[in-house]
Amino acid sequence: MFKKLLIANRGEIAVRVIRTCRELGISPVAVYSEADRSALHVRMADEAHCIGPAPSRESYLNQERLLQAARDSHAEAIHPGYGFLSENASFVRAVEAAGLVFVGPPASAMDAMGEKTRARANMEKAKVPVVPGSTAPFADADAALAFAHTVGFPIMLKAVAGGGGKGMRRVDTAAELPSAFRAAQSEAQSAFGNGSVYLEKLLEQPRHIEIQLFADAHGGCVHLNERECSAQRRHQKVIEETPSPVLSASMRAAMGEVAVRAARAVGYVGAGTVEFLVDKHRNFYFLEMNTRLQVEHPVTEWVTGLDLVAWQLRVAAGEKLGFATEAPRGHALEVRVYAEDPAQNFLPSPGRITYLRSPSGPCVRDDSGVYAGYTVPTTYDPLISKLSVWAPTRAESIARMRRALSEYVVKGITTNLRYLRAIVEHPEFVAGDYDTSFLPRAHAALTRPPGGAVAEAALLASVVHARARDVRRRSALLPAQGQKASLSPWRLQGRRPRR
Ligand code: MV4
Repeated sequence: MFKKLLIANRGEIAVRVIRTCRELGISPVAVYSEADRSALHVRMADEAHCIGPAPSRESYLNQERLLQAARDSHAEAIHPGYGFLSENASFVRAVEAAGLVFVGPPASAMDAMGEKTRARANMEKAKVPVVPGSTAPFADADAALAFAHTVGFPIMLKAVAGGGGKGMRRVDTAAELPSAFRAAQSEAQSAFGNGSVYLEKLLEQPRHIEIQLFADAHGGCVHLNERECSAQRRHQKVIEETPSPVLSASMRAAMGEVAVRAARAVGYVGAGTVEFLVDKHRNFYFLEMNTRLQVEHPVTEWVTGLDLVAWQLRVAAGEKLGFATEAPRGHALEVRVYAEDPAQNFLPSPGRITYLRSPSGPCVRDDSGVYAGYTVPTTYDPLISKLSVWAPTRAESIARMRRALSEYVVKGITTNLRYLRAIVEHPEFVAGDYDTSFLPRAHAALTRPPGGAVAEAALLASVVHARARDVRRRSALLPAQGQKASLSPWRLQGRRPRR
């Protein structure tokens, strides 16, 4: 096993990797930008190297600075976390050229799954079901229109370089296609520097279900069941669970088998995820493969009992997989806690955390990148933690998540905690019968302030009480007009009325 690992990331995922390093006796090396000098991952690592100014482009995406930090620290391997350079094949090649181990798949597997059209062509060849559509980009809107007629409307235009819904356009009729084509092209060009667009038949209100898999360098490849990720808004997952409330054991096995076939077809090694869209008839189609450890991996860890980061490191060090596919044990839920204001269109709300109480207790896990007194920077994704729970059944898991969310207190910044509490109370979520249209449809109900006459009266009463108390305190502490202070000004210095 490696003695020293450089973690080319920040925030909660850097902290997550550091924790496994400790358990495996590996010395963790952090990197940080100038905006992250006081970040938690920097404090927890054995050493930390500054890799440049705040903008990601100049720090967490700066390959040369990362490799220099690896050389300076004598690290043997680099863990990329998620985001940043985690799915960048040229970085993998640079890491290997520097004589280091990249903790992730080979560059060739990333290339095979990178562009969506190439991935679709590779999957078709491997007999993996893909959404009906094209496997090459179109030269112009006329070519797209001709093809659209062969699959039938409605269709979805997608960016070849896509992901995250950018450059994606729903088209219901032939008349709309030309302008949608140009819009998708220019959006893709500015987002990815690649304006290529292809099309798929549109699936109405699909579910997003993904299969976790693991492959070693000796031909071993197994799946670790699914994660249900249909609760998304603007292509951001908000809550994830496993097992999916809608999958039967036979469908789970069928999807798992297909995912393993997909991974084998591209020579995959390490942790990866195959994303599927599932339609209302329970047909499932390959969407894309994520060639990294995902944000939502903790729910899989809960129901398998495996440490996925530990297995990434073992596989990268050349070990064989030491586990097989098993039926999921119990149920796990994860919510993403963001520094953002759901009432203001999810506007990021960075700033100083003045008070923090994280939930704990039985089968509760909080993967956090912050601490009380920490200032959430404006520069990066405002994810501050991932709260996950385990319980024997889905109903108990929801009850446990409600309990954990009720313990969570963050002051000084606005968070989405109230929004998350509303989701786990929502009848549609509780029923488990939700698809990707759930969060957008339920938006108003999920962001309504806690209502009712009683709540309003309680709020008013608390304001009146606080005001009366402050007035009382001031008159008790401060000298009356023309009188000497009863307390030394030194003792009053810095005092504020308590909350
Ligand atoms: C689709 C689709 C319907 N039909 N493709 C959105 C992000 C991108 N990675 C794929 N996405 C979709 N592709 C076809 N042919 C609907 C979506 C989609 C979606 C998918 C997964 C989770 C949430 C979503 C929200 C809106 C649209």
